[in-house]
Amino acid sequence: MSYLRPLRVLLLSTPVGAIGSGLGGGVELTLKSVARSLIQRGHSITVVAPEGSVLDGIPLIEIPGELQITAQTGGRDELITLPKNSVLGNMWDYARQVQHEYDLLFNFAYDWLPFYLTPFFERAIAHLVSMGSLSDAMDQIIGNVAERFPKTIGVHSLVQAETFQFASQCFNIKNGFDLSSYQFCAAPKNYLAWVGRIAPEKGLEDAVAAIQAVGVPLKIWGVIQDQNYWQKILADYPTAPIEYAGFLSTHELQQALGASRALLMTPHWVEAFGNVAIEALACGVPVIAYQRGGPAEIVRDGKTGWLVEPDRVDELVSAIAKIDQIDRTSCRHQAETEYSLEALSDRLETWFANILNSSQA
Ligand code: HBI
Repeated sequence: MSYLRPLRVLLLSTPVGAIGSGLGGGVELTLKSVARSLIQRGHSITVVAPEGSVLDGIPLIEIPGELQITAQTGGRDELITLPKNSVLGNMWDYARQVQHEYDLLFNFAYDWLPFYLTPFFERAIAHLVSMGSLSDAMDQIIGNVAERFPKTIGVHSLVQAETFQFASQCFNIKNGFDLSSYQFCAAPKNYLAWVGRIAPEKGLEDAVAAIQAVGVPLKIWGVIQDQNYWQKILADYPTAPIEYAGFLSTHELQQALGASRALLMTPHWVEAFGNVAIEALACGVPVIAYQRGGPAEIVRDGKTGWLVEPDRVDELVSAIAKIDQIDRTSCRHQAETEYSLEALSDRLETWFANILNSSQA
């Protein structure tokens, strides 16, 4: 644990949606965990976010303006765009005005503007990059900051950092959760779980193909983002024992997920982290995951789940057959030692100390 004097930190949220709208995806959960873990550690936190945001009990400044479009919909040569009356521009104009009331600014936006503005600010800015490399323009501007302000780029996994040229400059904060929201379940029911946006990059069809072979029921939770993709899975696997169980709140999800025998993670893309893997472990649920992306850095093969050769459905099947070899208490234990708010704040304080020491140099 690194000792750090109490800091005043200004957290600037993602501009793609108000907090609580679900539009901000994993960043919403991450921002709340970061805020709670730092407050628990004695730091004072203020959050700046688009108007309409909801944050129970944490000081919040709501900023008006038009939302930013999501970065992951474009290609490598995607242009940098800003709408009129941009909420991103308005958030960072506010930050410029109040920066001297804080010791450190903390950016959650995966957007060009906050990185470009960094040299114009007198206060140091910690940038948490929430996804892997998406476009040349974003890679370039983040790389500029990594070069000129060493140690200020945060990531969620080493494999995510590796998608950038400046991987060695990144600080891995992993992630952390309020584990008191997750109850340990020792005696699961006879079903497997799959959780996530139902879209091609998440590889749900592989999990369904494995279930068809194994015959254990699969419950599926998450938003159906791509209806055609979902309908094709139903058509291709008409006899697979699967049930779509909707999109649940964290409280409801952890109860249903916790009663499963294992979580299947079958990503076809490089997941930067994989929050749902931690949510499963926190409930004592072993994780069977492709050896790809963030989940491959989370699952302890043979101890808290099984890592499988990517895209090998036959290997998923043999891992499912071995799931009872995993001790469910080891899963909860790993969440408590590596992914609690306490563990997250240790990593955040080390990161901040690195930044503040080098920025004063
Ligand atoms: N797109 N432009 C933009 N800015 C963000 O901050 C952003 C995004 N897309 C997705 C996203 N953030 C989060 O949902 C993920 O980082 C989890």
